[in-house]
Amino acid sequence: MADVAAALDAAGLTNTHVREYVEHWAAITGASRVEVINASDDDRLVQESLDAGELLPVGKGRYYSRSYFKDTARAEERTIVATSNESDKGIYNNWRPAEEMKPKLVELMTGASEGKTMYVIPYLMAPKGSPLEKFAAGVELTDNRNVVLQMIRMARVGVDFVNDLGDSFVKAVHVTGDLENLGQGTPDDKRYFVTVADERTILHFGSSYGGNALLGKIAHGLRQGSYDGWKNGFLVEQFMLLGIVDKQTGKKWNICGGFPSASGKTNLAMTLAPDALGDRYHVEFYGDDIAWLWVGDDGKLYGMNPEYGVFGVAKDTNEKTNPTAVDAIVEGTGAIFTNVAYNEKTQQVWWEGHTDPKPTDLDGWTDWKGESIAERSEEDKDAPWAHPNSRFTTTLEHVPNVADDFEDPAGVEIHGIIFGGRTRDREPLIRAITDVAEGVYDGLTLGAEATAAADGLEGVLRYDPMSMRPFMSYPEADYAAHWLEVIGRADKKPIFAHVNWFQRGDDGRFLWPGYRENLRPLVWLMQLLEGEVKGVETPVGTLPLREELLLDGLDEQALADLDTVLTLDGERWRQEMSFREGHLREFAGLPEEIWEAHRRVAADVESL
Ligand code: GTP
Ligand code: SPV
Ligand code: MN
Repeated sequence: MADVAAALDAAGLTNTHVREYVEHWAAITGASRVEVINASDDDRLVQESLDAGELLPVGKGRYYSRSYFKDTARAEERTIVATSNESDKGIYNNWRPAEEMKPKLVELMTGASEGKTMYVIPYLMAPKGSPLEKFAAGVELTDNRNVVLQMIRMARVGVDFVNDLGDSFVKAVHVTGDLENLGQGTPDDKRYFVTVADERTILHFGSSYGGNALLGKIAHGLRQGSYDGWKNGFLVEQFMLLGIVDKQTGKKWNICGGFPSASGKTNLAMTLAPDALGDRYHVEFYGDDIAWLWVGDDGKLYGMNPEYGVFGVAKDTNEKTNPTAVDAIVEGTGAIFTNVAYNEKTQQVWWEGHTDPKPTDLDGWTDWKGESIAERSEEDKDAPWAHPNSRFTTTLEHVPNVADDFEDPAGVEIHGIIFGGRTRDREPLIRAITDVAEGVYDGLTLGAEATAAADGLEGVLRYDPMSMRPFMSYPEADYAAHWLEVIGRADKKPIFAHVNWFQRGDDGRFLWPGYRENLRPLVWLMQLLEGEVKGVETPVGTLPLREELLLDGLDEQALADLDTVLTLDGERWRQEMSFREGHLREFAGLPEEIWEAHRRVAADVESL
């Protein structure tokens, strides 16, 4: 048994509530050692991981890791929000009674860390001094060193973040389990990822990957956070957050917005202003996956990114699509690549859509499963080298366009809120919405093709309200009412918009070039907010006139396809309205304002 008290003493962890919590779980999990983590431990832990072969070097100051091949994405059907109140049950939160789930997790975790070290990771999901600080602190316990290294990159980590907070911290327990014997995806699946939201306790068993294991990020930063926000008057969303600076006037607008997992948040927030826009605009990065929003005492709507790093999708990240991301993961950044392809001889990494073409000399290359590519069988020959949900992890300070004030605890004023999914047709490039209820309604009816970020769902069309479907912690009707209440309190309302970068032509190609070009419709949105352009009113919002968009430097194909992505297909919209009706009916008790918005849009769409 570990000498917990001695380890906590040595680390100067004095908060008695934290100490009791660590002692409690060390006894249950049976960990053999306890080690308290500060961010400054990173170099030593990296070296230990390299020595143990858990990490492999990617040249200097970058690393490669593989997760177990059945453990490469979030497992939505095994993810549960538990409370003691059945009225917390929603459609998407997989609600279960707390008293049913807690004993199950205790049983699964009992003795499951024997022989291992339990790392104690005190963290803060906010810049220190944030008005939401007391909801942002947590202590993750994990028996996995790679999780520690990822957490150091993704959250602010150190004993000082929790020593003075009393019992105001999230208890986040992560036990990896015996990954080879958990029956992932079978009827005998042993994994459980549970947030006991009304006890601010997270119990995750059976994975060491991403949102299943880095508990500060998804489980606290989104699920627990949104539950806390519901009870305490703020919003917690799977949103990116960026600033657009007009270099001529110095004016700046901040836009946040939801795109379902693996649908473009990281790419959008990192996209530097293309020279094609006359070098007029600069895009500043605040966050790529999570935003917490609140109304300040001055009546303004504020937002902040609770994270400290980026856990970005590797696929298609290259010099052309996202040069900023490429710069954020160069040598010396401490970046960790997970589940991409690796060359053990040259220490290079590669993924589908990498800047470098697919290597033709296969010597030394292994795929994301660790299997030699040169020795692949005939039938596996064309399989992807990297897992489609393979990722890179790097810290915000390495993102070249990170805003100067990204650590300002005051957050930034929010001027616009956008929603966008992967939709092959119907959704135009952008449509702006000024009415708050209609904006919230639009977020609730966000539809998208699911991606590889969730196991086994890629390509399935589904509604994903505000991109929060996998992270929803309380009933959708209450969620809608909470949105109306919070935004209703802001004196100056944000403008809303729905965007779509993913319309496809008959031949399957994307009709809009996307990536860096996505700045063009966003600049138009801010011009609309400023009254500089008018657009054209339609039943589903204001669309840009072709001549209002900045088109300099856009390629020929995009110019040719532009009218199509700015056109509304009346028939598809009318069909969509009937689907929406069914979707919204699932949410018992939805605010009347949302139904009114729906009926208004549905009636108008009749004339489209
Ligand atoms: P999560 O971290 O899972 O929440 O994902 P995300 O929303 O941050 O997605 P990300 O920006 O990492 O993009 C996921 C995938 O979509 C990547 O393979 C991108 O290359 C691709 N993608 C992003 N933006 C665009 C775009 O504008 N057009 C097209 N065609 N693809 C895009
Ligand atoms: C997502 O899936 O939306 C992510 C990645 O941001 S994970 O942290 O694995 O949830
Ligand atoms: Mn995400």
